[in-house]
Amino acid sequence: MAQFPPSGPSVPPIDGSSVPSGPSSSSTLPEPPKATSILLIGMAGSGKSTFAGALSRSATTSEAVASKSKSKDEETQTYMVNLDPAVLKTGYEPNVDIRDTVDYKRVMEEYNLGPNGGILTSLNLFTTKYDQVLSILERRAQEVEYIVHDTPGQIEIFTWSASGSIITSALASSMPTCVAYVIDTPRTTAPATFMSNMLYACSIMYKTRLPFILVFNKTDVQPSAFATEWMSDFEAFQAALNEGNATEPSSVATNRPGSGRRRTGEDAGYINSLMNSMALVLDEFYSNLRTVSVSSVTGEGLPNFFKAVDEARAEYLADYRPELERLAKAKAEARDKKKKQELERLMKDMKMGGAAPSRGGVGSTAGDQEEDEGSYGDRYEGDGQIIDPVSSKTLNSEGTD
Ligand SMILES: Nc1nc2c(ncn2[C@@H]2O[C@H](COP(=O)(O)OP(=O)(O)OP(=O)(O)O)[C@@H](O)[C@H]2O)c(=O)[nH]1
Ligand SMILES: [Mg+2]
Repeated sequence: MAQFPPSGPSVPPIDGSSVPSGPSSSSTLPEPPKATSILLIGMAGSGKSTFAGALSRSATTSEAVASKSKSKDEETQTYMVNLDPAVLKTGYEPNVDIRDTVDYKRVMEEYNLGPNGGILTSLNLFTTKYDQVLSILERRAQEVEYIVHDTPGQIEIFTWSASGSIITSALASSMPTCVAYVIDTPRTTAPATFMSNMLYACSIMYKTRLPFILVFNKTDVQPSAFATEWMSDFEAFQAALNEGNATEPSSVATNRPGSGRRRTGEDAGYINSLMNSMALVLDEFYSNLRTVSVSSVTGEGLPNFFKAVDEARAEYLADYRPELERLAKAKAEARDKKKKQELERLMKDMKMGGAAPSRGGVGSTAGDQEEDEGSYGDRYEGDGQIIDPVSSKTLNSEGTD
């Protein structure tokens, strides 16, 4: 499936510094691991955590997954990461849990923050230790099929914060990664709500540039046929708009008689024309999108979701990875060039001084120091453990406490 936006290759939202460099000057990245990482993002209450729970339960039994595995009895095929510090019950057993590392309520108290600031600061604190989490995930990625990340309900906290970007780009640099944007289908039946959800999804896709799956959730309550129709047929969306109030559930979507409350005059004209223009803009976005309809409660549609993830993985390998490869190659070449220059300078100094310079001696230059700092600076120098500030529990290499 083609990447959107279609102009040019997909450029990862990272600079060369976040690309893992190989041990030597080799420019090729390590083999991609077995696992595909899935970032669940969506509006508050759209069902991300319930969907994550459904994925963790069904991935072990799904035919698609079982056929790829050596045996059905193998240990779990999903590795669950909870990034929501404020959740009380996740509905699944997280293997890595932000709540083991950061106490959200204490963060609110200590930094004098409200709920959203507390979640954001907790996520920032957790991100300072994300390199440890990533090394655990990288090890697990050789064994499991999927690594599912459940994100906080306040969508902008993950999608527009520095920590969200760091986590996303670090993950995408390490393994095939895709975004699953979860939509609360019953709450999207009004044309205006549908449109704002689509705009949000579009902006996240633009920002991450990762393979994208639109997940219409809660289809046991409200089938998603209306949404797929609105996405594929511009006139159908227009008909829903013309039918009445753009902010009220459309009878086209719900199959119930309309509310009869029509906007009149300039107001309706303005909203309808704005919606029409936006629908036209989003046409390109829709045509490049993978869409699946699921119910996290009944499990319906989950096999289709796994198929979509497989497609997204193929897209990552075809579009995103070559760009990572190019960045890694450029980084390795720059490093080799710098080493060569340093060596030439050293040889010149030796010829002039007649002796091999010691560290910080004759041959030591500002360039040397930069090189040293650079090579050590890439490594984590902390205490090496993720620590729960309350109980001082530490995450072991299994990612559990
Ligand atoms: N009927 C139905 N209800 C669902 C489905 N998925 C989730 N829900 C319900 O939707 C509500 C919110 O679900 P959560 O999984 O907590 O949603 P969330 O997106 O993780 O919420 P936040 O993390 O707070 O943003 C819960 O009451 C769920 O039981 C579904 O497929 N069908
Ligand atoms: Mg949740």
